[in-house]
Amino acid sequence: VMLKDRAAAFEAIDGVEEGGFRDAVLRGLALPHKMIPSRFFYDERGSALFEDITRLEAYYPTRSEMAIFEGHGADIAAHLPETRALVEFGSGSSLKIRAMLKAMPQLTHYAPIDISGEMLTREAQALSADFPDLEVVPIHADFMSPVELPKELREIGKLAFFPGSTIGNLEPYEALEFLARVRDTVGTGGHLLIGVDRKKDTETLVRAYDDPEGVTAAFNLNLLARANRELEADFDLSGFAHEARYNADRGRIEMHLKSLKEQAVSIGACRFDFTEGETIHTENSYKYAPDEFRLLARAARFEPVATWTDANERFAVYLLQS
Ligand code: AVJ
Repeated sequence: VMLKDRAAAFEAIDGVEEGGFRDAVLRGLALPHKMIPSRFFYDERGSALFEDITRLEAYYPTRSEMAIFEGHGADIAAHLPETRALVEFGSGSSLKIRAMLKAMPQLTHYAPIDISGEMLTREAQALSADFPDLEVVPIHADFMSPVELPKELREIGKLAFFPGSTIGNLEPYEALEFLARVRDTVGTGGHLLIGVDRKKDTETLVRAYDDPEGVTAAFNLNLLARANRELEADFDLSGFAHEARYNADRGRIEMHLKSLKEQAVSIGACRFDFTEGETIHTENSYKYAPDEFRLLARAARFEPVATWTDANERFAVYLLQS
């Protein structure tokens, strides 16, 4: 593809990336239990805040998962002698990818899939420079929909890579559908290496999503600030508070924005009333015990090959075979 055409294609989809926020907010706030989908956290400010979260002492997932990739990279690679292509679902986890690429010299292709053209281009360029023997094949797509791989990847052994416990943002039935689609993408004999946060004591979980420094609070409240910036909304940010709860029945952390008073908010011509204590549900982060996750994997017709965990047994990385 010529660079000019590719840039035009990116621009077309980039418009779609930004679009959707207004509809999602207007629809979500009209529901009896107000909500805004968590994928809208990641504007420029939100992405920077998420980076900050990953470095917090209280937020153990990133550090724990990184320790697994660094400590067990050779062991993971030893299970995958036939694998030639690493297909990353959602790029932007540069440090984790680098750890895997270093551990797997048998790889010939790296194919990051991302909906953000900007992220994709940035990561592809940086990795090409550092791994000159690796063919980098960026795929500009929404990995939540079926993804068609380019021809050069069809006949070679594929490992899908989905770190960060991003699967925790999905409802379990959606997680199952997602796994089944990944299985279609890697084909028979292909693999998936996936990082998933584990169930643990409520205190540790809640602290990770309500850190003492208040970075996660700022991350959550940025959703309202973003609505003010992009949708002409008039949210009073001091009228809402960040809340993180562990819903033990459902096995998930929930993030909410709680209205501290009775108030009305305007978004363009629409008006939304809040009672004191009413919340906007902004994120679910499902946690899976290893037995639960392996059951889910089997339901998607993946066979669990191996499981790795960190020294504190907080996080897990699963190798599944199609
Ligand atoms: C990006 C889904 C892995 O659920 O832990 C971190 C997002 N939200 N702190 C998570 C998040 C608040 C994160 N994931």
